[in-house]
Amino acid sequence: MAIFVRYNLPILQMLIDREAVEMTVPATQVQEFAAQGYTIARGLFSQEEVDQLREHFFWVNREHRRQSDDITDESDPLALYPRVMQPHRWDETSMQWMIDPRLNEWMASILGREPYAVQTMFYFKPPGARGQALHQDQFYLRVDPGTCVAAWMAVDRCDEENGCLRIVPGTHDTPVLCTVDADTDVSFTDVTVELPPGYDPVPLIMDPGDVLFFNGQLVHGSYPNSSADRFRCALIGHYIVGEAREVAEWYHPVLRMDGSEVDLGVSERGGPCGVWVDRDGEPVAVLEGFDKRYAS
Ligand SMILES: O=C(O)CCC(=O)C(=O)O
Repeated sequence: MAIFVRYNLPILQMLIDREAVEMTVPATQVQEFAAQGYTIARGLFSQEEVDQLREHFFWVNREHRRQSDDITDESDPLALYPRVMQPHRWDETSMQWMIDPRLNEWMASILGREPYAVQTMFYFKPPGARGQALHQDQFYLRVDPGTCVAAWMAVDRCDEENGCLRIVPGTHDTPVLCTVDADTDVSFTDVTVELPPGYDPVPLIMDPGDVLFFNGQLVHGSYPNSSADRFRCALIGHYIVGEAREVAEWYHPVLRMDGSEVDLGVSERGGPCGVWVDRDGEPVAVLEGFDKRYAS
């Protein structure tokens, strides 16, 4: 079995004794995830662990800044603090966080089996930075069959002022929606989805070490960081439910939660997408649209 290793950065010494970590996921939270597509594990990582991770990623930014979002305008705060994309492919600290037993335990409980790990990202979101327009992760990952799940960990306290994550309750079982152009004055990404009246983004106030788990259909995003001096750092992992056979190319290699590689196919983007129709006075998303964005 191939073990996926390609590290060249120092290993952060995690403070936890992995063997000693006792975990039980409350049944109420397993039910919450099933009913609403998201749940928050409060304080899953300690302040000390989060402080170490924060320091580590600022070091990565100083030493290894990689321009991941093509932001060339130097007046844009994101030009100095671009997202760190897929660091687990070259950084052992990120790898160890991605496959941390606590994340595995939570996902195994809410999904019913261990996930596969496919992505890590660190967002600095400095003061003045744009947010990320509302979207569904499954639009990008194209997991088939099934969907993906995100583990979104607050590294700083996240609130409305510094651009916390917002989720749209009730969207967790909609199909992948057709996309439209986003307003790039407030979003660093350029695609978003349209929602009917009554589907409003709700801010999630989170403290360092809190981890939000949410499924690939749940519409979410964030507004700009309007604070004068507060970063809104977050460490994010993306996973796919363990019976998946395909995922989009960017997410390969696919890893088991012990870091070993698993062989999955490559899924294509595009194709049918969801549009909202009226059914007995209620908005329902049906797969009657076609996403031209990725049509060849
Ligand atoms: O952290 C944010 O502002 C957005 C993150 C997000 O939408 C994602 O990870 O898919």
